[in-house]
Amino acid sequence: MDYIEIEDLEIYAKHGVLSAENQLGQKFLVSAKLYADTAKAGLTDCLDYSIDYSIVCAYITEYMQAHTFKLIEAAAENMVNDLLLSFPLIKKIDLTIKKPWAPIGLPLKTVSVNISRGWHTAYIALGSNLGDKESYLNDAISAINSDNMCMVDKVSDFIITKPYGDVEQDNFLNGAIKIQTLYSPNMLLEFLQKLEHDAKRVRTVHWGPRTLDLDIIFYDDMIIDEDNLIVPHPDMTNRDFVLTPLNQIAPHHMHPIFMKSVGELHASLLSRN
Ligand code: A4P
Ligand code: MG
Repeated sequence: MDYIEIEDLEIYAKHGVLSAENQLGQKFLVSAKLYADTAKAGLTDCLDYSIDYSIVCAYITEYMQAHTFKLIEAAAENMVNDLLLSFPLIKKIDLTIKKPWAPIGLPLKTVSVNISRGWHTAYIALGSNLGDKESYLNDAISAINSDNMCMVDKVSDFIITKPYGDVEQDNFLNGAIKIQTLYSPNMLLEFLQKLEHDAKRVRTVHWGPRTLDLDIIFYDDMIIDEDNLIVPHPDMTNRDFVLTPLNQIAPHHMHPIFMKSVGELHASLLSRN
């Protein structure tokens, strides 16, 4: 992807673990690679379609001076989030903060932290089979969209489905959404579990009735196999209630393990049933 690069912007600020650093301050050098599509700005020669780097430099300077963090890791993490939220054209940022005067009593050229953060695309399956099912799904979508780390891009129709699995229970209402998020996969899972909890979901029976179930189906093209998180969702290819709404909003999205599109997976499930 195209990028605009700012190198070694010099800022006098007060970050540091030592109280002397917080009082006296010192020099920091900030570099940022701002990933964005610059083609339209290039073709039209119009700044409205690009990122005004003078505004970004002023923003970084002001941010670094308005806050006092102990760690440059914290300065980088917080500032990069603010930049991504304030400049919608920026899709990803590689940020470096250098501390050339780090007071360690030894000669060093510089010490620095480098981080890379950006917007990610995730697909989430929603389900409810207790209470006012439609409200649970709509409230969850609104809560996701109002969180400043997420933006809902697409929402499928909601469909009524027969319960899958061995537990005898009421029909489900299911749907799927596409979102952009600044959360890492684990942070996204934590956020979705909080929404499930807020919907007063009590986990009693595995695969049993629930007011709200939010599963991460895809997160970019990542393959994750951890104790508490498996992505793509391991049973998605057998679940009509996941594939039907997903096929409505993302028929061409590729499953990163099977290398088949959602449309192909859906057609193959229908032919098996
Ligand atoms: N977990 C691992 N990977 C993921 C992921 N990709 N997304 C872990 C979300 N969570 C993931 O889930 C158990 C644990 O899965 C979580 O702690 C998380 O760390 P849970 O939601 O707490 O428990 P559960 O829902 O009882 O079990 P499970 O296996 O998640 O059930 P499912 O897969 O959610 O299926 N029939 C119809 N028609 N429609 C439905 O929506 N849903 C289910 C539940 C059964 N039958 C259904 C439907
Ligand atoms: Mg679940």
